[in-house]
Amino acid sequence: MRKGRFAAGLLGAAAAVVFLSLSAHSPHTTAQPSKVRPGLKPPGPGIYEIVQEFPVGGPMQTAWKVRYAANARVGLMIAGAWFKTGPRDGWTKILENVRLSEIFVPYNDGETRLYDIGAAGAYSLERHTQADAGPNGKLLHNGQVVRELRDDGVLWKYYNQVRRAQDLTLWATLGATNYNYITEYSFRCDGSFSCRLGSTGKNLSNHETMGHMHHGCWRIDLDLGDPQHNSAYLVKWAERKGKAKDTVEPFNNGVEGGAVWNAEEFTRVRIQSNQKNAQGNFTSYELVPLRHGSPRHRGHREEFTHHDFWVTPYVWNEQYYVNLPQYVAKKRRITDTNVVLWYLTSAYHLPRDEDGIFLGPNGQAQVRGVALATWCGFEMRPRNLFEKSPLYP
Ligand SMILES: [Cu+2]
Repeated sequence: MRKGRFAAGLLGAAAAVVFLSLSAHSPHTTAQPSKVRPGLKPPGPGIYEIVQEFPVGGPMQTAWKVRYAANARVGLMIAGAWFKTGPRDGWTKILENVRLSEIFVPYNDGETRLYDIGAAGAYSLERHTQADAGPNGKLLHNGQVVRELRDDGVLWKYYNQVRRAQDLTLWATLGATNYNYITEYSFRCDGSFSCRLGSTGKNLSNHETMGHMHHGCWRIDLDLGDPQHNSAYLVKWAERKGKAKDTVEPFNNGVEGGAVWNAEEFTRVRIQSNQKNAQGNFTSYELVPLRHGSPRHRGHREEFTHHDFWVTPYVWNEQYYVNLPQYVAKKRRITDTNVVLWYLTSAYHLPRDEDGIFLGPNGQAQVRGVALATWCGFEMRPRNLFEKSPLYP
């Protein structure tokens, strides 16, 4: 066990939710998880590359090189990312692959369980226009992918000095019948990146007033430096008798498996390489949760929701989130090897009048309107990638 310094985490307050069913219908729209591996495609044709230097307009201080693929099976997937910590530094590999393995949508009735990637199969990658892309956006791939350069507020401020955060953002939209899912990846000038899922469109018919979750089931294949020598750790904070301590312990005792996010521990997962920065410290990335709560579902084959984080060793054909309980039953080692991190991000959608629901005279829902986007996601933050504060004087 090692002691680690504490990096401040962003934490959403757990929201208490109350289920209100106003629907007179008894829905029976049930889909099962996919039996095939969705979206399994080897790298090669169909992979595109973007290099973005920061600050925008120069002179260059840092840069991201990002490869992506966009097709109707995986939606928008990052197929490699490298970061440059300075104008004279080489590219450091950060990511081999990140994508949504599944979007699971369980409704509060316990019957309607939709797998919007694996089993629905009816979705498409939507085309966007300049109205989608906004003033700083560019359309790629006949409009299927939007590339934006975003100003993301203050990154650092000290009296009369300031640094604005700038992001290279790629996003695409999956059309899944009544819902549109926005998959968004943002690569920031300081080496951090975030992945988000936005759920929007229109509420499911006959379920317009029923609470439900949109779970983004992410497969995150970090490759830090030499990918054969990465290790997974769980990082926790605890205060006892007025003094706080940080602990860094091997994830699940160094064996593949799951872990639970604990709000009182600021739980994070650290993927550490065997490479050191110029200060002699190991380079790692930490998954910083941005969450409102932790769902636990008890339906058929829903054990994958019983943990918030999972780590497995890399195996090319282990791609499907729902199969995680079977994968980890092999109890393979997840230290000093090529590891894959899996993470469930949840958006609870309790319909409201703003979703455009009217109740008719017979008590049945009459729907006129839209479901505004609800977002969930996570941030990956570098640790000891730089040997000093990046970007600043
Ligand atoms: Cu919803």
